Amino acid sequence: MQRTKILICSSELGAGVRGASLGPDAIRISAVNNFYNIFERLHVDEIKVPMLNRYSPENKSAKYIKLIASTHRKICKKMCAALTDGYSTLVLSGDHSNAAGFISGFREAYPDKKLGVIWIDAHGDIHSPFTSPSGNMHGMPVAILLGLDNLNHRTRKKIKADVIKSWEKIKATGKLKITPKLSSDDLIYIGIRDLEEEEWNIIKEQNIKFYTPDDLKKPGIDKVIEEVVSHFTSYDAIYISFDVDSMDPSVSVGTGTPVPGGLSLDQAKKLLKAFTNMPNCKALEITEVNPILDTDNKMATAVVKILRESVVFS
Ligand SMILES: [Mn+2]
Repeated sequence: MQRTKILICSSELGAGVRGASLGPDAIRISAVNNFYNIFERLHVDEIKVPMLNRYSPENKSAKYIKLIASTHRKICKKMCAALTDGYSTLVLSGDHSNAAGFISGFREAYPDKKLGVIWIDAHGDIHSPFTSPSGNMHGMPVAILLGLDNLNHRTRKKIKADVIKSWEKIKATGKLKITPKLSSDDLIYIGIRDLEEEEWNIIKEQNIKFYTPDDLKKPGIDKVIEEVVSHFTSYDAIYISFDVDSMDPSVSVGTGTPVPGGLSLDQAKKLLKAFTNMPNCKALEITEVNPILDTDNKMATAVVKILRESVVFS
């Protein structure tokens, strides 16, 4: 990735477990310990967000949605500015809800271009306040980006009027108020394996392309890479969102929602190497590292290993 800027947003408001806000720092510390100097070499910018001192979400269906919506507005501005200045971006994020803010900035910078997103994750993250069993917003960024309310899959009856208002607002983050930011053809999932039934139904209904960890075994990772790259070759810009829980818990200990049967370290490296090598790749996001759940900072160290061995930042 050329002329890369590191953008950090530590917000963990969207997660159900506390600690992901320490993820970007855990990566920085592991980088220092392992003599990996991207934090010295590259420009670094941080989006400051309020810290949570008391766990008391104002509603159950989309916890902290107002604070998250205002965080997205800040993220969107910084991301848009970095891209407009000609940077590629390495995004280090607390929880995965922030991705919707970053991709809003991606859309804001290129309002009329063809933008593609590769979502590498154990989860579908396509819930809305109407379907989410937990109300944790790190399970909703894909629905925000695709502008999906999931009303015909609704499992939650009562939603507060101000939550619906904030949901409408968060989908339209950015000065241009574009929504949806992406169409279902613009997104491909890799690694998904732990989704609610409604999510699988929504993905099938929307005809979103996806590859499970089994698909990486057969037809095999090379075939998957080939298909994804060819799908996005004609796109103007690509954003890769890498949730570390896409990897197997044998690699991914320090993350809030680990799921067995995930990618190996080598598979993750191979995927990121191929995708960041695409000339139209403009952003790589790393998210959901939670050192509180970890020992010896293993998760962040795995991330540093992946970045060092598979991505060239200049
Ligand atoms: Mn995720």
